[in-house]
Amino acid sequence: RVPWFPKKIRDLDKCHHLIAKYEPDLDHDHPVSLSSSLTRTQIRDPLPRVEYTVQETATWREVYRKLSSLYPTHACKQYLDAFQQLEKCCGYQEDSIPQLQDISRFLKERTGFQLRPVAGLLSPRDFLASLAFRVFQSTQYIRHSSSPMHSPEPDCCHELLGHVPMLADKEFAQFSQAIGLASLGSSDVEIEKLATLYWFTIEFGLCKQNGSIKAYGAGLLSSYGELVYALSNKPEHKPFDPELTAVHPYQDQIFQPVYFVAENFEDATAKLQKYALKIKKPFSLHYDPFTCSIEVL
Ligand code: H2B
Ligand code: FE
Repeated sequence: RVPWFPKKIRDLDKCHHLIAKYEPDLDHDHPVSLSSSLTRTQIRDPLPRVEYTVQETATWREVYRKLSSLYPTHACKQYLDAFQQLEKCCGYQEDSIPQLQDISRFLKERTGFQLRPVAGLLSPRDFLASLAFRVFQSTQYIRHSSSPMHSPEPDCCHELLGHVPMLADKEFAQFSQAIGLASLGSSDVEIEKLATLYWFTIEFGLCKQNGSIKAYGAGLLSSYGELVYALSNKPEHKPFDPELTAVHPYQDQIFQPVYFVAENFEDATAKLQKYALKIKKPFSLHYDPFTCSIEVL
């Protein structure tokens, strides 16, 4: 039996399965603070504008300052180009937290990606499925002010500083959508492998650039310590190869011992698409960019 999967953007309303251990309502030690003006119902509305508190903005400022000092030497050029544009057109600055609504409009014009607000960590299947439609499910709250440089789960610092700039790059956008398309209707075992690929690329990926190695993964670009470490000579750097990368064990508590380095995004996408063709499905899928829906053939 083929697992259910969304065929059109509207179906993503059913891709909302949160991973329970991070359910804010159930966990008193929940590591993020939901802004006072941001209730659970508002999160379900389409891209509500949020008024962040002074304390939340102070957390953002600290993270923004610290990380943006590293980008010129550590981030890939696609990231730097987009970051500059986000500062120019999208309110990226240390004194206020940019709004998902503005960012989503910005991305839509560049790569067709759009943001959707989400209340926490989603299941890998639901999260990956949305990428097939160039939809990125983004948290909107910010980490707790007691630990500005660390968050155990995604928050707006991670999404806006880690993911968003890369989603403004056409080739990276295509790579992201390719992982999403590969996930549709795949078995749990295949989803696990695609989630691992996602981890070592979109979250912790490195790429070659003019003879040196730079970061493009969001988990790196939103973590000062790991960004410095990843580009040092301490960890191992291996070439990105989907067959090997997909089954490589990964760490979510400590820095990665191994990072995978892509030649460039075009090459990474070609390799990923070749990998995806080997995933057994009783049909083939085609994404129609005019209707933003999946045709099952
Ligand atoms: N959910 C949310 N809200 N944000 C993410 O970045 C995310 C997720 N990443 N669920 C997914 C899981 C990723 O770790 C892979 C696909 O498992
Ligand atoms: Fe992420």
